[in-house]
Amino acid sequence: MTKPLDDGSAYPDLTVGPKADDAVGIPGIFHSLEPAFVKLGPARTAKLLTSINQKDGFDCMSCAWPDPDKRKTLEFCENGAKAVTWEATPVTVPTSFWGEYSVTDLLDKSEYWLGMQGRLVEPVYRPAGEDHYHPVSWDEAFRLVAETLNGLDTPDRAAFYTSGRTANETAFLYQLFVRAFGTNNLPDCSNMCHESTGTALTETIGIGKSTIAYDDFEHTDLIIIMGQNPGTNHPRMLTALEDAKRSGASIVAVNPLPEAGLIRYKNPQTVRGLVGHGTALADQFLQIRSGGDMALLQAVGKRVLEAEDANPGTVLDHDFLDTYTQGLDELKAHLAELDEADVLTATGLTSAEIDELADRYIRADRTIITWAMGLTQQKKAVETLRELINLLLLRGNIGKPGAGASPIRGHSNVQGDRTMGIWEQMPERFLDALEHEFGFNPPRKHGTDSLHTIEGMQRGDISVFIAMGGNFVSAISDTAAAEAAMRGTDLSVQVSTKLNRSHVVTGKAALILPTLGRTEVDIQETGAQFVSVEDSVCAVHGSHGRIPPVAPNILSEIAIVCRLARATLGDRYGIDWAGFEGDYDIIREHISHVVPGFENFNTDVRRKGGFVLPNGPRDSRTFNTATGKAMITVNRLEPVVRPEGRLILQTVRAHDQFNTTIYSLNDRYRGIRKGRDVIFVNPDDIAELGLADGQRVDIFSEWEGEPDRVLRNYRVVSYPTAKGCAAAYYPEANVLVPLASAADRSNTPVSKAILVRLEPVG
Ligand SMILES: Nc1nc2c(c(=O)[nH]1)N[C@H]1C(S)=C(S)[C@@H](COP(=O)(O)OP(=O)(O)OC[C@H]3O[C@@H](n4cnc5c(=O)[nH]c(N)nc54)[C@H](O)[C@@H]3O)O[C@H]1N2
Ligand SMILES: Nc1nc2c(c(=O)[nH]1)N[C@H]1C(S)=C(S)[C@@H](COP(=O)(O)OP(=O)(O)OC[C@H]3O[C@@H](n4cnc5c(=O)[nH]c(N)nc54)[C@H](O)[C@@H]3O)O[C@H]1N2
Ligand SMILES: [Mo]
Repeated sequence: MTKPLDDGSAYPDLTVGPKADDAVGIPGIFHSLEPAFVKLGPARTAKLLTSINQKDGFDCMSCAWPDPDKRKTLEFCENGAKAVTWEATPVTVPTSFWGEYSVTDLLDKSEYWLGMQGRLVEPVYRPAGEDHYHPVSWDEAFRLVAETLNGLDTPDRAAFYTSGRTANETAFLYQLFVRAFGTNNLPDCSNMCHESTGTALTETIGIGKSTIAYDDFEHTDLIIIMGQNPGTNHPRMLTALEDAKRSGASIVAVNPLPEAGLIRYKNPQTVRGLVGHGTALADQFLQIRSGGDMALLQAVGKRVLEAEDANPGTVLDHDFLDTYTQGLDELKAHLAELDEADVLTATGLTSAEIDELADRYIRADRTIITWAMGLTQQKKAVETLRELINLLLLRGNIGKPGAGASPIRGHSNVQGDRTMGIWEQMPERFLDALEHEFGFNPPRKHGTDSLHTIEGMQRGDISVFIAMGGNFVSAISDTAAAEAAMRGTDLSVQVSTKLNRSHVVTGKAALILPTLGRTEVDIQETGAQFVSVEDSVCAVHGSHGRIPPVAPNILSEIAIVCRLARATLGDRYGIDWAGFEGDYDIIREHISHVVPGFENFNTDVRRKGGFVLPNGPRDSRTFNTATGKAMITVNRLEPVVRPEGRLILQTVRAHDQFNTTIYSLNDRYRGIRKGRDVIFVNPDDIAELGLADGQRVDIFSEWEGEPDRVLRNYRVVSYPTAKGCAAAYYPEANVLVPLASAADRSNTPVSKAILVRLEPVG
């Protein structure tokens, strides 16, 4: 993606220094304010930073971490400040840009460069056969899309992608438009993210969401953080962890990498954080091998059962198990067979380490387990998460204060988008409610998810791609295959705030539709509007833009959906698109009739702090599964096998990026500056492979029956990752993830376990 320079390196100024052991602290607050002041000026900065995550402000778009009821004056983190600054920059892409750069020119530019060009401010069109975009009117843009959509022989030839920043109201209208058009082809970023969570939790506990509330962190004894890097990706979680520790909780981190924020935290908003050593967070750090989590969970489960056998009636929560669950005997029989040697190989841990975790778990009355991509983007992700639920169920850790299962979401409204119907396989009851409200019968056949959309394009079955935000070609696996597939489509349309790779690798014809960001005031016919989002713990609240739009001609996402729908559907089914655009309360009124938990949406969302959605497991130990019980499951252990001379590569986020958006080329906590072409490798592996720290290598990924994929000229960085496991940055490393490599059943790309071989350059 980034063109190598003549000296052979894409980043000639790359430096590698020592890794940090603690997160945030003084550098954190300094880093968070600096870029904002440079680009925005002090007045705009102050307005923005005092509105983030406040009850009358806007929801920070950097992650889906929930807000505490008692807000601080500055309720944001370093990376939230970066996200807000990136969006609210006054720099815009000038009209002359489109004449100056052809699409071919832009193909050589990095994601970093593209994002730095500023905000998109006018709709532009690239006709088939031409190499330049040129400005078009909004009306012409909508006419072009409508004409193409209406010319398809079946609506299933179009796919409508959503990135998880889309607000509830937008998401609801978008799926309404897509289903009224006639397809369920609604792939979204969640397919690449927490889909495995949704699959596992829905079948075991009846809801694919967190079973905790924010306050549960204050009332817990033990927090186990698995496959998650909160110091970078959910920095405000560190404050909650610090508070939990002060109330007596202990923390265990399970990760192949000793991530800075997991080890120690200096809270920039407290005196201790500013001047002291901060708080040591993890009481126990388990440096697990990639994909070893299921083995660890089973081994802990087995120890729990053995402790119960040794002291009957003291370890398991029998009342809970008897009343609310099914499947305990099968689990007992299964875990009795678990071979400790297999566990040690799969996890890379010692029996003593596992004993210690089991002991902590047995001693804790209330345990929360949180997780993110280290668990979901694995081949056996769904089974691993089912096992995680097993462990919680054994001691009744669901549906009591201070305990629960807590997937930590990525995009700030990815959870809400699903609640609003962005899913290629929404359940019948949702489609029935839609039918009842709008008087048309939505299609019932399941649509395509993200990977199936690429495959549909490859086969020629999908010829139109429309994206509400995001950067699909860069985010999905197998970059070369994905890009070729996208180029084969007839039309691609991106609704975006800023340029990225998906504007450059397009269908034969392409449109870019610029939209307002969440920070900006959104004025419609009935005055200033607001939208709403749902966070990781199912709390819904309003988000009010606070700064003037960066340019006059930009439409809100809702206006874009409404006008696209009118252009495409006319007055089919008598849906009042113009009314929706003029007054977002009307959209919320419809949502209140269709989506459970939103019955008093317009009133509830206006309460300071919003409202919390009902949640069976959390509120009343109600499990809406096939049996009406929480399901204890049996999962076959199939750990990742590493052949001789190979490494298991995971793709991670640097500290200065938001997914495919690169804020800077630095990754401070891991000691990387001014470059991204690095692969982190354990020093013992470097020696065993006959390589040297600092050496340049080509990374080959191997997939049976297919030619090797390659990422060239990466610098080996000696790093204390688990033995046999390596790490490189997403999205560049996506070229290495085979399209066929997906988690069983959830079909999430396996971005955390890629089998690779390193070969010295030259
Ligand atoms: N600043 C910032 N914030 C973000 C994002 C961002 O890019 N930047 N992205 C947002 C999004 S969409 C998401 S989904 C989240 C992502 O949040 P995270 O999931 O924290 O993000 P990753 O960088 O993918 O980190 C995965 C973590 O899992 C660990 N891991 C890898 N493999 C394994 C394994 O086999 N077992 C275990 N136990 N651990 C493993 C890695 O070492 C790493 O610490 O963050 C959200 N917030
Ligand atoms: N190898 C590998 N691949 C991965 C992952 C991984 O860990 N490793 N992680 C996966 C995960 S968890 C996710 S969630 C996906 C992310 O996939 P996406 O959600 O598709 O990607 P993003 O990079 O978040 O999208 C950024 C773009 O969104 C647009 N944007 C920003 N704000 C707005 C807005 O307010 N409105 C609109 N309309 N557009 C906006 C901008 O143009 C920006 O360039 O990637 C997945 N891919
Ligand atoms: Mo994500």
